[in-house]
Amino acid sequence: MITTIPWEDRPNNSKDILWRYSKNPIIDRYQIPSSNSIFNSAVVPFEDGFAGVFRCDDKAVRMNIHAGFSKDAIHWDIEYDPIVMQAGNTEMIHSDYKYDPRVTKIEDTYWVTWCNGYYGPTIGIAYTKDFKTFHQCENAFLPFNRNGVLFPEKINGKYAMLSRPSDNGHTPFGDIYISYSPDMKYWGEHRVVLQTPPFMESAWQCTKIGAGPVPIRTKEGWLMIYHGVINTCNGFRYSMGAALLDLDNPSKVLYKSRQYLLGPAVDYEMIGDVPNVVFPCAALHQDNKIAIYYGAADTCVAVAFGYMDEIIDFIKEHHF
Ligand code: BMA
Repeated sequence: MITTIPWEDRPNNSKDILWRYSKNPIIDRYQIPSSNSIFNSAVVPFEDGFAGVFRCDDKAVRMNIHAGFSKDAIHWDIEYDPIVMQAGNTEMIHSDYKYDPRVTKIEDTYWVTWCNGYYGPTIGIAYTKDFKTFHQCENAFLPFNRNGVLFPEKINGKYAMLSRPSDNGHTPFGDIYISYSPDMKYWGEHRVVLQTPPFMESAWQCTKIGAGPVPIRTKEGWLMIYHGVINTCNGFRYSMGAALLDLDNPSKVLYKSRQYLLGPAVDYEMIGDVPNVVFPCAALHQDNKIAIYYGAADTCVAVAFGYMDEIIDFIKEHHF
């Protein structure tokens, strides 16, 4: 089975490492009848097309996740009703809300991680084989935590997850950690991966950082695309950056970039329910091409394209 990822060549007048899809946003805030906004969502190749898990806040602005399907990964049919979980590797886990899903295929199973409301935000985990039946497992961590992202393969025999310990609110701090599990139930061996740099060194990511799409194995290391935040006099501004992690020990950062790859700069990123947010949650890649899916202004979903070798060269060139 060969599915072709969405693609559009770099515009002739652009020298940017990442360029936006000309028909962005690909998912409108009102795409399903109940929604106030659809953003920060994850997509993967599935059967002869693609499947995804979408963050849909309803018109009561309750946060939940919905399954969706697409033939081309641009036009999406999103289920009108939220995912209903079955019990997975434990009893049913309480969930006040669900947001910011990621989806990772490991062997023949799709694992969904999200920010789960369990007396405060922490990392929920569920698995599915068909995007119809989902089994919810133990939360990975105690509250408070966000941005849980699984690696696509076991590392040294264990599942590995990036996460960002946080607080119960809009968290004015935050570094990326890694944790390991033998069974997707018990998590430990927590190690720091990447910390926020000082303002004077790289201001766009000096307030907090959090992992985005599933890390991608390259011969140069794990390509980790993440969001970085600066606190401005108008509030947080979220941009997208990238780093390379050691393949055998991903807590070791090989290269990280002083400059962001994509910052909020066009209308749908600067105007919305939360202005100035570019929030990557998924990437499709094929050969050297990558299509990065990101939430824009906490309102809609957009896509940016790039070449992986150019992203890696960019990270190395701007390493600090
Ligand atoms: C974070 C999360 C994200 C959101 C971002 C910007 O704390 O709530 O879902 O995109 O803030 O509002």
